[in-house]
Amino acid sequence: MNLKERTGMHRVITSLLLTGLILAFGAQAAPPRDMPILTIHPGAGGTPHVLSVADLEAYPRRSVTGLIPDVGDHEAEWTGVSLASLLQGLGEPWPARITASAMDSYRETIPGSDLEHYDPIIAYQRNGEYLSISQRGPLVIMYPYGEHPELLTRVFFSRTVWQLDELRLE
Ligand SMILES: Nc1nc2c(c(=O)[nH]1)N[C@H]1C(S)=C(S)[C@@H](COP(=O)(O)O)O[C@H]1N2
Ligand SMILES: [Mo]
Repeated sequence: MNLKERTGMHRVITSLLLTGLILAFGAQAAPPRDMPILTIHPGAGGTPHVLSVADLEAYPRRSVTGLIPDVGDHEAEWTGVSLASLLQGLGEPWPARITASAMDSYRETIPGSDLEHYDPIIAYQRNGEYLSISQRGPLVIMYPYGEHPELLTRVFFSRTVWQLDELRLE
């Protein structure tokens, strides 16, 4: 298998796991913490990292005040791992951009400069609770809207990717 086929395989395996997960636990419950749910594809030639919530929780926690825009969500405390420190921990170089994809096939590009300016997180908890798929979890890219009200714009709303399942580094 070449790299393209291999990364395609990872995506298929992740999708199958998620489908199995919904069948087994329903969309209403948060998935098991040790289930692989996030694939990070490094730039050219790198081996993908496949991570569970438990893997993300091994990194220092960062909390921000924010909300999922346009869906009637209220400001809450979101806790997760800083995207910048996760990539650093995985030994990945600072990306020029990241393409974040979700379980519903939504995708959006996040400039690497956001990591430096706003330190967005991959959140696995909202007000201390793990998120089910129907709550737009289990993983959400969250920006510190409370700390930086200037982020309350369409541009950052669309980078607030919920049901996150893949990051592609460039
Ligand atoms: N997984 C996922 N994340 C997403 C979206 C989406 O459709 N799917 N839409 C983005 C946009 S454009 C906005 S404004 C907010 C709210 O999306 P919605 O209004 O499409 O529900 O979530 C963002 N994150
Ligand atoms: Mo939007």
